[in-house]
Amino acid sequence: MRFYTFLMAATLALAISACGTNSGNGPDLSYTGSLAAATGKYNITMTDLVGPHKGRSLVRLHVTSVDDAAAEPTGIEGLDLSVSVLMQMSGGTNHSTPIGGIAEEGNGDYLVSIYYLMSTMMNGMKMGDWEIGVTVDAETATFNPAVDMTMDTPFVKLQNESDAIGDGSGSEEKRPWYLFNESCVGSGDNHTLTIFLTAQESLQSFPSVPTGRNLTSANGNSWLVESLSIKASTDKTNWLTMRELGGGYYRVSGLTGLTDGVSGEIYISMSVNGNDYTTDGASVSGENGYQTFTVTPGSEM
Ligand SMILES: [Cu+2]
Repeated sequence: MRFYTFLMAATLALAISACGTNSGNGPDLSYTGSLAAATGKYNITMTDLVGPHKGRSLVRLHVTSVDDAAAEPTGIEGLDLSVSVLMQMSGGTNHSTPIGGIAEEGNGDYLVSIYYLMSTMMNGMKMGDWEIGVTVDAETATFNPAVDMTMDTPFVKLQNESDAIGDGSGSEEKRPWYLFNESCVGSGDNHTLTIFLTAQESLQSFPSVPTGRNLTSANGNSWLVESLSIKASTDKTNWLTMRELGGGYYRVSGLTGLTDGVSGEIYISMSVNGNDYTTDGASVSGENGYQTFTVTPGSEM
């Protein structure tokens, strides 16, 4: 696990809908990487391995018994944890964010990737408060991390105007598909990009999208993601097809023209069931046919 540098960028203006202005109490902004909370039975420590920042962040949850009085309590293995994430928006509609699977690491450690759609503060303005709920045996411990901004592009969005979601009240919007920069590593002319793909179902539901995922359209019908083609390029001429890893992860190697530690650009295009997705949802016409990741290879997202 590489260290990464917290970088604040005042130029990132990406935001999902319903952002408001500052109000109320915030999280502890002096937070330095580890938070503790308890359920009735368990003490849980949440340690940041990557982030927390907008885009892919990674935490380790360490679980011990509240009855364990040892100086170093024994980690508890084999628990069935579930994690939920909510942003209490300042003056807007609350929403969740995508998360990856939970991986048990032994000794009471559990790893979870959280893909934040929004930072806690943006341009000095409070966006809202993030709440992470960790539930074990029907009891929940709650954490309130302060989520930073990033210099690199944390995620990009693609859409197609024939793929809409509804809120049940009759209003529709183009479904946002979010592609998160999971990592970009390598050397010279052989960099490897991994992305995590999610599709919004509602403000509370952002499932990962492997092929075979069922999604719900605005009229309530279910449809199947039968085929996905995600391509990456560093020159907009040579497009490499990303291979599916499972769980919504896609990867491509052999990207040229990137240098470790130097900011570069990777272009991404996507089609779903043969339909091209674009930055504005309209038919492909010039530059709307791909999204752009600004990446600094070698740094963890
Ligand atoms: Cu928000």
